[in-house]
Amino acid sequence: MEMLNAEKTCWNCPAAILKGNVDFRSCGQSKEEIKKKMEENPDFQVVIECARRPELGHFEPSITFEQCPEWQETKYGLMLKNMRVMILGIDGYLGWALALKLCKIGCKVSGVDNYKRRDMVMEKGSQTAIPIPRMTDRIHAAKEHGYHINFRRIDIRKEINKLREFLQEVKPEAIVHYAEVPSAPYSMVDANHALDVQDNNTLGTLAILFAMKDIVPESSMIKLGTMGEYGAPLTGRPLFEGMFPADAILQWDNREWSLGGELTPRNPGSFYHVGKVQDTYNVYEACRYWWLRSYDVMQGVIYGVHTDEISKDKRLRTRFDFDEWFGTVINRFVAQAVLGIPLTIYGRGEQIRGFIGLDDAMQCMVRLICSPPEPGQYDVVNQISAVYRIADLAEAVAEVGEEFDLKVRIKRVENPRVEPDRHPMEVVSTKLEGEFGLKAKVRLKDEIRRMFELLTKPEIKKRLEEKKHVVDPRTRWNGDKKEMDVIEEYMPGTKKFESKLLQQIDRVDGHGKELSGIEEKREKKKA
Ligand code: USQ
Repeated sequence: MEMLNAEKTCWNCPAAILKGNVDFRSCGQSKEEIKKKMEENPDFQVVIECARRPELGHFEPSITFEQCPEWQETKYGLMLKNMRVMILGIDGYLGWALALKLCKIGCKVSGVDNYKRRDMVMEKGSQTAIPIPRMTDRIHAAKEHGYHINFRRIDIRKEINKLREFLQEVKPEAIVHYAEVPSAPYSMVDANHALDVQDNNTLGTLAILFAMKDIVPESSMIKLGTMGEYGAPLTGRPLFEGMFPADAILQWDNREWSLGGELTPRNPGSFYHVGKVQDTYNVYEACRYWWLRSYDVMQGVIYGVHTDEISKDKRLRTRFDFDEWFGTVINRFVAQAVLGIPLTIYGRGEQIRGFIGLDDAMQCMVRLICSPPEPGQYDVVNQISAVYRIADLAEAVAEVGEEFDLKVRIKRVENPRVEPDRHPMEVVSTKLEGEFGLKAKVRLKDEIRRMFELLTKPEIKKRLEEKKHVVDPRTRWNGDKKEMDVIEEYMPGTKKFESKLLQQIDRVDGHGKELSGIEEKREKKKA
């Protein structure tokens, strides 16, 4: 098996403790800077000590992962033996699924949560369609499968000292930061909600960065950002992975400048997304000032219910939200189809977004954890597996719904958000595959099928029915609270769109392409 991180060295390893006072100011450039200094001055030396192998004494950071007995093969690349990974927000949709996956491959998993997600969903009068046990019961069930999780109830924003103590105790070698409110509409409800989201997310992240600097500066932070930080530029400018590529040029007034390496412009579309952009800058600066290291993950819209670990046992399942605030679009469409209510397309439905299935997103995270950045390195990955138009997704859900004898209808409603609903979109997303070896596997329609299988189970359908009234959107970006006017209602397969998808990323053989020109394909099928 090819181990893409085999040639990385102590330089990237969280067990390497740098010795001496080295001044590094340039983000992501540290290794080059130091090499240069070493060439210029033979007396200049960087030495480390290994936290895992103290018997080695002081040495140069040059042992490769492949040479080091502390790194062992996994299907995701070489990984530190019993790597200590802390998940902030371990009780959430993603946190829980990742915790089990990491346990399975031998990591020592610890986690923190304040149950804010449970509280917010309850506050909005909704519930997760897939029931999830209390944390103590979840942990107990996981233990029966051999998955050991060291959990602490902590609010990272309000109980920073508790977090510091836990960090001190666990000394995580990687920290996954999922502990943020994940909803654009929730942040647009009113002033209190906007304040709460930005306070919790942005200040919480800042607090963790300071704690990392003081307690675990060698650990890497794998931070969940969002593709929505970039917005959808109407010029069609590609959405690069965080920074402009080396050959990007700014031309103005008959002059030229290189843009290579600069952060690309952000254009967030809600107060939630604005908070994520602020996080980006906070993390970036922390890497520059304190030599922390981070992968900032610009994740596309996530969907699905399956990973091998969470599907093993009812008690290990992860949550599934479908209300207007916490449900993401594909998950909502499936829930609407099961409920027999029309799928709600906002506006024209020609919005294009990057998407990724739950299991593929988890794979990405594991691969990033395995290959830590080097000290001072801030890097961004665009984590998507395909690009779809919203209206095409409604068609796909309807098509799979037919297999379950569901007659699905679609309605276009006024768009409660302020977002272009017809626009070009070119996403650049090459690092996960090229540098980290991602092999995306989740096929859209297969995952939709799995969702139907689960959501049509009587006990889950009943939970959907109980909260049917929180599905249709009422939260408008202009602050009004009222139902959206219906623009039109139509049957799947009867609508043509003016826009064409300009670019398709398709990581899972044909799974993106199966949706391009979906209406033409249906017409052919009918004929
Ligand atoms: N949409 C509909 N109908 C619906 C729900 C949504 O047409 O019933 C449309 C929205 O207008 C939007 C798109 O679908 O254009 C995606 O909406 P979403 O609610 O699924 O996702 P979004 O608000 O963009 O946020 C979600 C997560 C967030 C994450 C983001 C990734 O909640 O945490 O940051 O996906 S991204 O969108 O790439 O920014």
